[in-house]
Amino acid sequence: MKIERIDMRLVRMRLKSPFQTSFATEWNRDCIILSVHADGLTGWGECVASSVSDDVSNRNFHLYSYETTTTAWHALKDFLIPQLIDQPMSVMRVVEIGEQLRGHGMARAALEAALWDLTAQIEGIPLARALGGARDRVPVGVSIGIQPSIDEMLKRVDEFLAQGYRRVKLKIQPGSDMDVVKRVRETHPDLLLQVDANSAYTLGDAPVFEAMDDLRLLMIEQPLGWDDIYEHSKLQARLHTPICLDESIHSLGDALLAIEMKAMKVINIKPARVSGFTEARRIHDVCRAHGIPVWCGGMLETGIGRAGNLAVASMPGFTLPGDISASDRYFVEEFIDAPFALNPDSTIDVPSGVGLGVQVDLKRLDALTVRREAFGV
Ligand code: OSB
Ligand code: MG
Repeated sequence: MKIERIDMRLVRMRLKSPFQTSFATEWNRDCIILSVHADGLTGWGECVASSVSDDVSNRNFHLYSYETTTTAWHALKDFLIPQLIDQPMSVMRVVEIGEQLRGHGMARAALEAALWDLTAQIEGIPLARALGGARDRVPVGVSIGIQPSIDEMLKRVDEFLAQGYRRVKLKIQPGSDMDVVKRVRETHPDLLLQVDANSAYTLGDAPVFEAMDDLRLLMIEQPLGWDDIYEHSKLQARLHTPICLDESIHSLGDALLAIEMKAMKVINIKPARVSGFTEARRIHDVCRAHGIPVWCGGMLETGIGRAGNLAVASMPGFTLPGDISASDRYFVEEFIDAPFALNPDSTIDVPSGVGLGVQVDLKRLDALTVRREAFGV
């Protein structure tokens, strides 16, 4: 079965409320949506690379990683897609081409997702099963951005608890850390609570985290440098609270190094950050063998990326709640049918349809598309 055509779209999703991390405030979520067409079937993939705001008054060049929608468009258009058009459809081939390209993991992950979707559709099974997933619903939590005040944060936490979320992650940064986390902990003594610094601190800030060590946090996510492993190992040695690495883990090799150096006790696996489902599964397998719990992070995905994350999170080593919230937590308008909803036990169902199991409403997707290019016939 040959790949006949690939459509690439830049899609602009409007967030219900701005999402503030230590590195940026996002008002819109731009993403690249790929559809790969072969033999009458369509496979979908989402690229979660960041976009630089085109509102000049709001220029913010601090991104989650070095990948942007522009670099991903370039990698896909000029390197990856031309090697696939008219070629046999194969996940392994995308992995190989991606490894030759080096880097550009989010661009590669989008393409790989679309081919996994097609592969599972051909086999007539859900993606979760193709990946070796073992559950039909996965525990989830919510990631709450930095708020203007402690009271606002307490209010946001209450809103999400009322919706049924049982695990909460607070974004922190210098000046908005210990005071707010302590108040949330005092207000909710039994809440599953964790924090995410998105690389906003240095090793010199270790006392901030030592002070948090008594707050019974599930973990402290990515406190130090965005690609650091060494200094995290120094910080982890000073804390009981597990450090969780997010930004620093791009590959199985990074995970092995972090395990060897005892730089963390938990890994946040984002398929997009590690170049796709194949590498995500490899990292999962190795962490499982080492007794390192993992969970599935999020990048404010649309329904397409969310479906893939749910399939990944159904693998048996994903024992901690994921940053996979219900669709209504994110966007003013979603373009998949049957958006994801939260179950009363703070879980979300893993899609049970074949492939990714999402139904894309092309009319709504078109309305949200700001740029488009087609490759092949
Ligand atoms: O660090 O986990 C992160 C969103 C964008 C970029 C980085 C991160 C996040 C989140 C949101 O925490 C998780 C979600 O998709 O709900
Ligand atoms: Mg994170």
